Amino acid sequence: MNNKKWFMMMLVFVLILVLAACGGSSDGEDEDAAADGGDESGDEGASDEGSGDAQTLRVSIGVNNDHPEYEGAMKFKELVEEQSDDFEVEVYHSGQIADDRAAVEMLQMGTLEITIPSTSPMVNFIPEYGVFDLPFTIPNEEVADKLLDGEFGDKMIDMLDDQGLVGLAWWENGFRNLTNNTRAVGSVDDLNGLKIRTMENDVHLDAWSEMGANPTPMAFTELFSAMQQGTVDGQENPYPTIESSNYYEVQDYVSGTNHVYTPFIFLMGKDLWEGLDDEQQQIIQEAAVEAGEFNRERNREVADESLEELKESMEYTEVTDEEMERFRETVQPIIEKHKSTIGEDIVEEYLAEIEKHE
Ligand code: KDG
Repeated sequence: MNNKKWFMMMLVFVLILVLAACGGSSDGEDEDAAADGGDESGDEGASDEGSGDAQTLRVSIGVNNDHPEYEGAMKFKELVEEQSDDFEVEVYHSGQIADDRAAVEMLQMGTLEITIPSTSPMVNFIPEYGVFDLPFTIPNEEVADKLLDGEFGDKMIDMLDDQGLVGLAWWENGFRNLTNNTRAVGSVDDLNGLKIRTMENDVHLDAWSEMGANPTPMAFTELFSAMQQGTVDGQENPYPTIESSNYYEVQDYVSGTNHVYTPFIFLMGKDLWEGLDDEQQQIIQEAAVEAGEFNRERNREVADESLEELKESMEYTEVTDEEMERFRETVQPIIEKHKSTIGEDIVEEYLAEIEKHE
């Protein structure tokens, strides 16, 4: 064989080796990207693309992968996949699949497996969930835990059945605080005319109107651009959401109003749940509860850290006890008004349960 042919054969052999080596590293990169929760731009959401014949459980959340809710969802994934080969959990953050309300509708239609929304959009399915939106009612996280982890929380979960939904655990969104780009807000008088985005929930809308603001209901996924374009002056969310969503880039003022404690509710479609065997249900339920405990713990740690970080780029106003009492007095008519829309009995039971745990 002459030298030229020998050289060509060796060149082809080396090229085959090089191509084989390149093919092996892309899987690793995919795994690394997946572990980071997909593309930061939100183009990909799967935290770990489903593979093999395990049943894929997609978890849809609205917040991004810097938020304690995402940490909780990844803990759920870890716990389920440790306990069973029957499931592959994929976490889709930043509303990549749908916003809260649409995601719940997808569970009902069987086109999505799991979502963990705020309770506020749930009033579109179960009016009684509006109790959690009654402003200045839950005083602290300890009372929130006792309320949700006790008989009252169980009663609220039971209401999901008629909606084709199963509630597996209470997670935490947290105490909501006001931001805006117009003025410092330390009293109810400062709210006059501010265009405030609220969740799609009439209790929130009426409460901010009663306080003198000009509220607009809007899905969470539309909020950042609405503030960026000046469609709204402000919004209200817990500090971890404000910080992780980079609202400080489009908002100048933050106020410690703590006006509402919002739970997250871990939901699965009822038909999907009833198709699981007892062992599978136990694995998923226990993982949802344990991941929820982790989520609450992280949310409380991050809330303090987030506020300190927000103070570095926003003007923070602490609301005095005296001004907080004026906020409470101003919205009291809203609590009375919405006893008829939420349900008189459930509102009275909610308020009595809070008083019992205070
Ligand atoms: O994942 C939860 C979010 O979609 C949303 O519920 C956050 O509190 C929220 C809001 O203001 O919509």
